[in-house]
Order: sequence, then structure tokens, then C-alpha cells
Amino acid sequence: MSLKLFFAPGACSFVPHSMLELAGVPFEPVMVKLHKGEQRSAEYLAMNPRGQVPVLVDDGEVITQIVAILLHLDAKFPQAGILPASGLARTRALSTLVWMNNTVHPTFTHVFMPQKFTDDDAAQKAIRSFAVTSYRGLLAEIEAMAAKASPWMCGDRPSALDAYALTLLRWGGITAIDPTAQVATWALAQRFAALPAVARVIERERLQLNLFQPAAA
Ligand SMILES: N[C@@H](CCC(=O)N[C@@H](CS)C(=O)NCC(=O)O)C(=O)O
Repeated sequence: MSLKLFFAPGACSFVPHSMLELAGVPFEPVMVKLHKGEQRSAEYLAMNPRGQVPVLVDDGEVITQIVAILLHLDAKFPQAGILPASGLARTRALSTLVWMNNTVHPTFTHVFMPQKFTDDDAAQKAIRSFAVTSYRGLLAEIEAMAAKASPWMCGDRPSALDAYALTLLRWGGITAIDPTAQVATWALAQRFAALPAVARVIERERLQLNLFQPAAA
């Protein structure tokens, strides 16, 4: 069995990256430098024509999309607790995971890369500013979920939801949303980051949890 994960530091690939480390299975992490455009190299596009991370390569089979990658890993390593095993707990966790991936994450894309949505400079500014407000509201929804975590989002085991919550909260810092003000999510993220397996990922990606910079006046 050979597993390779293409990841970029601080990107959404942190979610499968931390799940692979938590699973304790051998895998090869391959860093992709998005700021250098490595995701658009001919070699990378031959593997993933969408030019994005994460990509999981399992025995030569290329798998893209976070939710698909996580479900694939969960089926392969059920002991890892990537999602609750069954029942309503699993359904609810999937519902939150998919919402994080298809709503919260793309809202941040509008903040971080408004150029993907229009080439008009003024419209980009408007998109960004509207998306920051939406993103704030979405982080407040995550905060309400984190406040009920006991101790993790899915109960007694850390899961993909904790990893995604950390990632989304961390990104908020870039948009002048102070992560420490989201008290429950911040505590959850710190607890998750302190798990030895996750600490290895944070070290490999050289991540700083708190990226907060106040908005310019
Ligand atoms: N829907 C995709 C989203 C992946 C995604 O947005 N990846 C970003 C990093 S967080 C990326 O690779 N961006 C590089 C680019 O678009 O150039 C998934 O779930 O995997």
C-alpha cells in the first residue's frame, strides 16, 4: 500500500493531512507551494487538472476533493475516527463537514481570491468586503458548535470537523477576525493542535495558529 498526500501549508489540505497523522498510517506528504504557482505546473496539472490541493494518491489512484478523500480514508482506516462510525452521529457529522466544505470554505475563497470571480478591480473589492461579513457570520455558527463540543466536535474523539474548524478559524485571522475572540473555537483549535500527531503536521506545515492582524483604519 502506498499513500501520498499533496498538501500546501495552511491550506484546506490540513484536514486530510492531520487525519492521516492521527490514523498513524505510513504516507508520503508532498508539499505544493501555492504562492509559487506549483499547482499550475504541467506535472501537477497532469495529475489534477483543477490545479488544487489536496490530492491523495492511493496506490497510483488519484483522489481529489476533501470530502471524498476523507470518506476514502475513513473506509480504509475506520479505527482512526475521522468521522463517527455510524448512525445519526455520522449523518450529523457529514452534514457539518459538507457545509464547511461547500459553504464556509468557498466564502473564504471570495475573501482571499476575489480575482477568481471577476476581473473588475472595484467589483473584487466589493466581493471581498461582502464575503468578510458573511465569513464572520459563518465563524459564529462554528463558534456555537464548538461551545457544545465535549470535548471534540463529534464527542469523545477528535475528527475531521475539529481539523476543519481549526483551519477556518485560522483563515479568519487573515481577514481581521481575531481567533481568540471566538473563545470556544480557539480553545478547541489549541487543544487539537496540541495532539502529538497534529503537532507533527503543524511543524511540517510551519503553521502559526493566530494570524490576526487588525484591519487597516
Ligand atoms: N473543493 C475543493 C477545494 C480545494 C481548494 O479550494 N484548494 C485550494 C487551497 S485551500 C487550492 O488548492 N487553491 C489553489 C488555487 O486555486 O490556485 C476540495 O474540497 O478539495
